[in-house]
Amino acid sequence: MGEIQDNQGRKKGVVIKSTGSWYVVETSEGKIIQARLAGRIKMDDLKTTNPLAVGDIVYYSQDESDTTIHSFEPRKNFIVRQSPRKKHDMHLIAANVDQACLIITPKSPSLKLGFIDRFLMTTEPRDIETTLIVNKVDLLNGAERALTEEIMALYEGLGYKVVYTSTVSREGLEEFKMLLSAKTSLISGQSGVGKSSLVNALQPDLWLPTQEISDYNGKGTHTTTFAEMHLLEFGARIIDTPGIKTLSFNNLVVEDVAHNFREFFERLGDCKFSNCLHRNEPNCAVKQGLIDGSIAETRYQHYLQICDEIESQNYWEIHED
Ligand SMILES: Nc1nc2c(ncn2[C@@H]2O[C@H](COP(=O)(O)OP(=O)(O)OP(=O)(O)O)[C@@H](O)[C@H]2O)c(=O)[nH]1
Ligand SMILES: [Mg+2]
Ligand SMILES: [Zn+2]
Repeated sequence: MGEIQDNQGRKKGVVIKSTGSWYVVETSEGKIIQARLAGRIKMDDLKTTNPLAVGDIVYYSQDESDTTIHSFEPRKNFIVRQSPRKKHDMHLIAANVDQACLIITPKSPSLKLGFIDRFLMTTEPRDIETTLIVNKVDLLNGAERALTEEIMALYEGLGYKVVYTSTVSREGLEEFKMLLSAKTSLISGQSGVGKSSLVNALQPDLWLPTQEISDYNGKGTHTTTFAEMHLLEFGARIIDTPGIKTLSFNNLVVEDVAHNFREFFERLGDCKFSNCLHRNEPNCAVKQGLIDGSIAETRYQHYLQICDEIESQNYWEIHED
């Protein structure tokens, strides 16, 4: 395939890594080049700390000394997250993905169920299909495995695919590979769950850095520090990302949360009020679901927690002077 150009003769590529000041771009011929952003580039309305992310399709020009990105294509979708340091800033994580894989582990580090529900708040609003990858299953005894499967059945019931994996026993690696095949996938999850190890297990010569077991303390350190897209031999594009520490939602309002707990949204039509937030409203189908057991108590509790957090953040904003 030759170079693809826009009507101003600029060449097309995809951002595979961004360090803040530099972008690593894969050209349409498969070459890897470093580029800077032109001083003036037309941005969209999205207010983010970084203008471009891994996965963005860009148009660039080259002279003897520099490669300059001038524009980018409208995004099919994107994933943003509230910056952990500045709560008013949104950070663009990735663009134009086909799916997300949330890597979780029942042990080492242990899983907080609320984290899954929080993560889904970053993919559900953009209809990005999410698969839950339960890694390190080699560490589980029979009873722990049964308990894990029982917990995950909740998510399967909601329509999320669940895959059990281990880079040690190699369980589930073929299934994981098939899931990734011919797609661009975001690989996300807390630090130390084995995101980079899983990708290495599919293609060992990639040599992504992973945490040494001797260094492992379960928190504080991130082995992967920048999101980066890798093209795997079997025809998959994966975006390995740094571990997520916290997920907050300054960018959402309570209605967004209600709309993106998919089983709540499904029932909204049966609530008495069309704008029901499923809290104190009468004749609420979600609260009825809690009573008859068709809605999980844990999901509802996490929903209330996220709503409370958003409201208290807004409260402080209104009362700040
Ligand atoms: N027992 C066991 N250990 C695993 C498995 N997968 C990964 N590990 C170990 O878990 C630790 C963390 O793995 P990484 O691949 O660095 O984790 P990560 O999610 O990429 O971490 P960050 O880059 O910091 O976000 C390493 O010591 C791996 O060897 C697994 O399936 N079973
Ligand atoms: Mg990593
Ligand atoms: Zn309701």
